Order: sequence, then C-alpha cells, then structure tokens
Amino acid sequence: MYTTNAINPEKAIDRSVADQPPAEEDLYFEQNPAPEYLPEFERKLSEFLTNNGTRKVAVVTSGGTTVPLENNTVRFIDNFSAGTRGATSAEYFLENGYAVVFLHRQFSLLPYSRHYTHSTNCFLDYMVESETEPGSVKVDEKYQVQMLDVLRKYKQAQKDNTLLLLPFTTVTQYLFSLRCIALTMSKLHVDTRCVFYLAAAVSDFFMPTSRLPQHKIQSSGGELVVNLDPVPKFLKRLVEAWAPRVMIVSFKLETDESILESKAKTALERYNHQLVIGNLLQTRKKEVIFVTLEETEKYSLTDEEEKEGKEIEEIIVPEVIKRHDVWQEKVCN
Ligand code: 9Z3
Repeated sequence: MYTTNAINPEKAIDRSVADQPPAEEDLYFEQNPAPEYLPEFERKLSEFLTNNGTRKVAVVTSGGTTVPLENNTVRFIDNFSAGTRGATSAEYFLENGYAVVFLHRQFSLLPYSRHYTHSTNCFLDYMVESETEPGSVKVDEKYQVQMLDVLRKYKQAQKDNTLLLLPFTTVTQYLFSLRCIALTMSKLHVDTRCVFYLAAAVSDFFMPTSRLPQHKIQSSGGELVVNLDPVPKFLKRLVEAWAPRVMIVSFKLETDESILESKAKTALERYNHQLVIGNLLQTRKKEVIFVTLEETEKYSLTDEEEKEGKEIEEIIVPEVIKRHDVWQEKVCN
C-alpha cells in the first residue's frame, strides 16, 4: 500500500518558484465590487434549480450591458440589443420542456410580455371598453386569439415555475452573475443538463472602479476624454474553469458579412466552446450561421415564412437542443 501524503522535506514547497500571478479575469473580480444582491441572487437560483429537479436548463442571456462613467451614474455607455433574440429564444426553450434562467438587461424585452411591450402599439391599444358590461375593459376582438395563446403559455410557465427572471444593468453585474450561475450549476450538479445560450451584447471596454469618478462629471471641465480598459475575455474562464461540463453557445455580431464566419471561427478556437451562432446586425431576424470547427451551416426564413410571422428562433432553438442532446450523451458517458 502506498500513501499519497508522505512528505519529502526537500521538495515540499519550492520557495524559489514565484507564485503564478492571478489571471486577469480573476483580478477583475477582486478589483471591481460584487453586486450587493449577489447572495440573494444565488439563493433564488439554487431554489429554482432544486425545484426543477431533473429538467434540462437553458441559461439565456439577453440585452446589452452598460458601462457607467460615474459612480453615481448619470452617464453610461450602452451596448446595442433590444433583447428580442433572448426573450424569443427563452419561449422556445420553455416550449421544448426546458427550465429557463433568463439573465437579462433590466427593462429589456421579456418572454411572453414582449408581444405587447416596446412595440409601436401602446398596450392600451389592445384594450377596448366592453359593450356588454359597460364600465369594464376587455381585449379587442382582433387580438383575442393570439393573446389567449400567449397568456396560456405564460401562465403555464408560472404554474410550473420554469422561468426565472434575473436582471442586470452594468457589465460588472453581468459578469458576477454569469460566474455565480456557472459555479452554482456545477455545485448542484446541474451542469451536464445545462446549456448556456449567450445572446446578451456584452461590453468589450469598461471603466475600472479605481478610475471611476464619484460624482457627475462637470461639463465646465471642457472636452471629455474617456479612457477605457478592455474587458477580460470571460468566455475562456467560463469554458475552462467555471462550467467545463456545460454546453456553451455564444453569439457573434458583425455588420460586415465578409468577416462574420472567420470571426466566429476565431472565437471557437480561442475559447474552445461548442458553438458560435453568427448574425449580422442588418439581417439578424431572418438569417444566422451555426459555426463549429467542423462546419458552417446557414439557417434562414423564407420570404413567405417571414410574412406569416414565423420567427427565426423557432428554427435556432430546436437545432441547439438537438446539439445539446448529443453533447449530454458525450459528457455523461
Ligand atoms: C447577438 O449577436 C444577438 O443576436 C443580438 C440580438 C445582440 C444581435 P436583439 O436583442 O439583438 O434581438 O436586438 N449577441 C451577441 C453580441 C455580442 O456581444 N457578442 C460578442 C461579440 O460579438 C461575443 S460574446 O464579440
């Protein structure tokens, strides 16, 4: 029998070897304050995961992160995203039997309510005063069928407790939240059943807390020069350390079609995750590419489908689920 704790005093600790400096992703969490609500966030998440038993889980991130320029924030830099991709995809994951953790920019589109908020219609336009019951309000006849369908799905998700809404605003809140979700998944052994679907538009640059002015920047100072640091590449950490058994799908947004596929491939090679979904700002609601190291596949809506109101997420999500099933088989065996 051998022992694994025999100590050779000569070799126990080699003091001549310098400590590894912490990775810049880890430094970020030391140098920027965690959101105060993080313990509550983790408690809600753990409770949700426990209640959902053996159900598969999709963590859908959605909306843009902000970068505050002042501690008492009046000005901030924002990232483009209404939250349509995330909110719509969340509905299709729920329809396919997943529980959904919806990490979203506060006040961006939400699953189900998205059909009636942020649209050119005011929500009051969906209502009329009842003719049969004067003094009461009802849904306009022309919206009844669609609204009943949405309402039933929404109520079902509430009844089954399969949708957890977790908001963020700043990029720092987003990153602390994402790390917390990944670590909690691993801790509760939900990771192999889980897919991360990273549709949020995450800031590439930020103002470190150490340089953040406490109060509103005064215009009397004249020209404003803003010096931002790059946000460390968290996807690498997510894949390698926080959630190595979770299937990770990231989105790549470009405006120049000629570089979309190569940028998506570069991300895959750099971060070593499972799938990049590439989209162009101009055509994102109609067309996407699925990029893996082996192949690139295009998925799109026909003009006819688009006219009928079909959504591209209705194609994207089942395709992701198919790949998640294959991934699960692989990591569990
Ligand atoms: C996306 O590409 C999303 O599909 C959109 C969705 C933001 C275009 P909407 O919410 O828009 O429907 O209005 N998200 C990822 C954007 C992003 O920040 N990707 C990073 C990058 O491109 C990698 S994680 O470098």
